[in-house]
Amino acid sequence: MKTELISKAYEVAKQRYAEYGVDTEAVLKQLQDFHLSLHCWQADDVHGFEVQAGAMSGGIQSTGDFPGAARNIDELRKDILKAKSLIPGSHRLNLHEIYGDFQGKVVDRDEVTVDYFKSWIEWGKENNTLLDFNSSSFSHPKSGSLSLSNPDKGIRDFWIEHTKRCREIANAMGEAQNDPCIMNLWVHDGCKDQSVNHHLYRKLLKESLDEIFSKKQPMMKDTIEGKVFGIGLESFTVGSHDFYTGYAASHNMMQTIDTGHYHPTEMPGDKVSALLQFLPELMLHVSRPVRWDSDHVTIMDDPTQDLFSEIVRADALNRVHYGLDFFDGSINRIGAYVIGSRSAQKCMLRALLEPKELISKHEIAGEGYKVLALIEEQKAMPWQAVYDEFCVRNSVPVGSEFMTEIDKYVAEVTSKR
Ligand code: RNT
Ligand code: ZN
Repeated sequence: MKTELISKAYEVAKQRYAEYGVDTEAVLKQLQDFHLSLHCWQADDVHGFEVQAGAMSGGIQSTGDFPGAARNIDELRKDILKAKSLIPGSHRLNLHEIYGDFQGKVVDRDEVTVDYFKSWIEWGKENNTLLDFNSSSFSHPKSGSLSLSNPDKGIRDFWIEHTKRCREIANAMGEAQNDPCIMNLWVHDGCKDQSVNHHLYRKLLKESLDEIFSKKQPMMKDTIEGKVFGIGLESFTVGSHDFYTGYAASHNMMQTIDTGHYHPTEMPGDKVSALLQFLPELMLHVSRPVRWDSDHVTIMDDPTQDLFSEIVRADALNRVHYGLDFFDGSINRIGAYVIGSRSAQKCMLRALLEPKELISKHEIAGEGYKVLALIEEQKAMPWQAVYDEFCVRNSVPVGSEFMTEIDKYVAEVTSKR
């Protein structure tokens, strides 16, 4: 009965969109081809599996102590698969170095090798999941407030070594999966208070990056992520947005746009058409800042919709990699994955359903009111019927029905942790 209703609603939606020249079947195909890279760190509040793990540091913070967080690699894998089973489509997994399979061994960051990621590579193959990767400079005794830009050569070299090794690992993942692994480089480097050495730190960071990227790694792609500030590092960030845009543009590299890393009224979506004039590709960290870079779960808010609309309007679907980056420890963590991922997909769907050609024709003809009218009309179009149909075709729960599955998983699995 319900499936019948969904397909009826879809047929109506299909016709309504056709009136605007939009082919919903073609859009459904595009949505099937839209792959998120699920961040492994929502499952355990960014702890990772290092035997020697200490307190969280590096300007990021996960708040909340909702029960049921993954405590080890098996639990995390299980949780990720559960979340993936409730998200339509096929999606990648984004790993941080601290999530290696260390088998109870103390492995310092400058000692890590692909051996500790062999089981992840196997897991990826078995579960049809392509992997992405991140170096981890935070939550370590040598993190301090400066890593790759530290004036102490010993500390700088330690992190250079770590990052080089991470690129080797990413490259091995890319080779094994026959698809380039995207490696994100974010370092927290900054100052809590006044400093007269901004230029020095940036010069050191640039030199460290030059050394790190000097080796070609053909099966991975590097991307660099800046931000405004971190907790405890409020006054200055070495790797700011401008710093990395300059670096990426002059090295023909990818840059990461984390939607929580800009000033509160700045629209990250507006960066897409600017950066893509100069950079080959972009990586996203879709997140949700609430007053600061709080990494709340992604929802269908205006900045997220604008971001996806700008990608589609720029005809840049294949020049963007779609990572997520939120970590909320105050609610069910699998629910967080499912809501955040489905919301990102819905924003992408709405972007794909926009009759861009039609609106653009009016815009070029100077008919401003028609542009506004059509953009407003789209907001109440039956896009949800198209998303429901997408869920049905992908055999995942429609609408809020995924809550039943999560409740079951809580009862059977996470409540026993
Ligand atoms: C921090 C950055 C970074 C991290 C993850 C864990 O502000 O957004 O991407 O969130 O690497
Ligand atoms: Zn990020």
